[in-house]
Amino acid sequence: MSGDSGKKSRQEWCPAVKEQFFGVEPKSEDPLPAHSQAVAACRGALSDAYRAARVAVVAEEMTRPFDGLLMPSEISDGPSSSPPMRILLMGRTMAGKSTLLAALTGGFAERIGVGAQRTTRDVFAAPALDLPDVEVVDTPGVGAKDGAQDVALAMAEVPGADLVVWVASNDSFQEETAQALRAVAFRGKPVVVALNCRAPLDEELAIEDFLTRPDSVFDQHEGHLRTIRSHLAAAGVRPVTEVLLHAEAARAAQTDDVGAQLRSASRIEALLEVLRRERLERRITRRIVREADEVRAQGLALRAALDGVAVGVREVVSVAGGLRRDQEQRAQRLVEACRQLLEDDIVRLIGQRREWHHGVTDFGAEVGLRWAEEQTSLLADLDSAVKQRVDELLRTLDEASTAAQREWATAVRPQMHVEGLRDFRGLWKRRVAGSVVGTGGALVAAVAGAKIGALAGLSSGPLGAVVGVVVGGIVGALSRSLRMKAQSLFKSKAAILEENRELLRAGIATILEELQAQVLPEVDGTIRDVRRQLTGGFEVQGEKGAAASAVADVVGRLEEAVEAAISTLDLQTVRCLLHADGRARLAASAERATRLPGVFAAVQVRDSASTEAWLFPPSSPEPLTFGRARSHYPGAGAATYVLGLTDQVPVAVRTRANATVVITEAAAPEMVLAAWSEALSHHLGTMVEITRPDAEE
Ligand SMILES: Nc1nc2c(ncn2[C@@H]2O[C@H](COP(=O)(O)OP(=O)(O)OP(=O)(O)O)[C@@H](O)[C@H]2O)c(=O)[nH]1
Ligand SMILES: [Mg+2]
Repeated sequence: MSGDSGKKSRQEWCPAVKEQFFGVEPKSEDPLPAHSQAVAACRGALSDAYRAARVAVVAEEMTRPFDGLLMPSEISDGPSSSPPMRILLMGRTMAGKSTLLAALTGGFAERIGVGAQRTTRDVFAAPALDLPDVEVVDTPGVGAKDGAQDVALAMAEVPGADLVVWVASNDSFQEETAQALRAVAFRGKPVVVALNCRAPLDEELAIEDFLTRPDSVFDQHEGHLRTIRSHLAAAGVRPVTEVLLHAEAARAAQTDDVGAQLRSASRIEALLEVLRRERLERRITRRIVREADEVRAQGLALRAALDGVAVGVREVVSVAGGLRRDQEQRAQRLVEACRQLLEDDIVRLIGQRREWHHGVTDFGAEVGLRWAEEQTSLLADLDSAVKQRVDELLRTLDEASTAAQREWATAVRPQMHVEGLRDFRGLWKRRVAGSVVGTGGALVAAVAGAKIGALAGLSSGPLGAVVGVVVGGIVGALSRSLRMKAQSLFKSKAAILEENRELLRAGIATILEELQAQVLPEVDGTIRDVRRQLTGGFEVQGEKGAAASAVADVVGRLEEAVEAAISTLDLQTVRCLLHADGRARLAASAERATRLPGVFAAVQVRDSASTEAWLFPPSSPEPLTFGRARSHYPGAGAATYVLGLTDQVPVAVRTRANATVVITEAAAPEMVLAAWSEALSHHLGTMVEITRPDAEE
């Protein structure tokens, strides 16, 4: 392990001192088998959670639309083939990054600028020519005016890189890139400084000149290197190595007839040598981190999806509850109005027949027949009144339901916070570019879609159930008894009727009275039926809501299981990294770890190990920072972690109602502090804010 790249002061303790303080280091195990096992276990736990979540979600009508949200987070079966080592070329615009990419990969010369600034605006990776399993990544230049977007793009690549080659040219001010360089340094990546000594090479004479006295090109460099070194030192970092080279010569060597000479004069070999050594030295730790990261990223995506489902379902359930209450009230009003209208109809239609006898002039045998006709028409009128009113009720119920639905659909928030916690890449991009990018954004859209889908699924809801409840029965059932009464009226009193209109009036009135007395309760019964059906429908919907809530609970628990699986993997990863560094004792005392991949890992160790970790920090591709178990004051432990991250004792720790504030004088850029704060908050289970004294009011 190269101790060079880490924090300098503490690691310069003589190893023998460590033994005197803490005893002989126990023998370390080969970390790879244990790590493969941990990765497989994590993968298994994630797959189980994924499957269980999908089973739960599809089982309920209301949560089914959310299945589409889970589907993309299926956990892959096994590790993909180990990805190549990633070497990031970073530095100021025009420094020669794209030229160096062309030199190292043997192609892509078209990416090289021709005089203008900010040529490269994207990230581009290609396999290295002379280094197996290594890819070289070209990035946009940093330090240019209005280049915030470029910086964001380049910085977002840092966590995924194994090594950063900081390309600086000997004809620019290093101050212009100071901020970006410090940001890189604080990310804990090994940094190789490549000073591109730009001498003209555009004419044959110039080439000849360079080949005759190549070393003269590399004369004026110390000032540049000193400045770069001081920026790195501000972050407690020393470059792995500094190399001087002539990128253009190295690139031209590939095509020129004096290639071999140009190549050797370009000093590119020195850089290749460093990269080869780094590749070998970090092979095992790189594999540990990469394998862990692959499954970890899947776990985080799954966790975010589960979170999206749980939050989304809960919201839909609550909106559906509100919608249901609203629909219920609207329905009740409409049904009541319908009942009143229907009663009025009946009273009116029957009332109209009370004067029927006035129209009778012929009291002969025909009168019975005519009354029978009138009676049939009355029944038909009643029937059609009931049908019409109930049809209208159904229609207005449906309209009201749709209107309520429309109104409540807007209550479903289209946006929500589902970004993956501890996803530094996302955090970084958002903070710098101020935009939501990547899977986070897609997830937000998908959640919103699923929520609307779930709500739309309710449309057939309780009102639909009423259809077919009524009609046809009411008057039909009565008509027989009515007919019998009328027949008896005319049979028994036919003779009298002939002479007495008054008797006819009274007889009809009685019949109509009785009819009304029977029809009205019948209508009431129908309305009661409608109400019962509606209530039933609403109850079913309530049950659906409850079932969906239960699904949300299940999904919430699965989310916790995923979280736990990631946490277990993090701890195992850190233990394996410690074993790889020959630090078995520290590995054994690690109790809990939280990784922010590519940035750092916070490791909780037993008290006895804390001092050792602090005095003799282990070397790892990802800086490890240590602290003791959570104490009674959860934020109190934060200071130790910050000390490990910055190599400086924090100037103050303040406890606020909602956060523990750790103030450090370390020159870490704002974004790095924000990322540290977020990950430490998670690790300690309490809000931690790391700030600089000037930011503190
Ligand atoms: N003379 C000389 N010119 C060089 C050297 N390296 C790069 N150049 C020239 O400098 C210009 C910029 O080089 P690039 O490789 O495109 O620079 P870059 O760092 O990728 O720049 P951006 O893409 O804008 O960030 C090109 O015209 C190169 O030919 C060098 O070592 N010597
Ligand atoms: Mg470029």
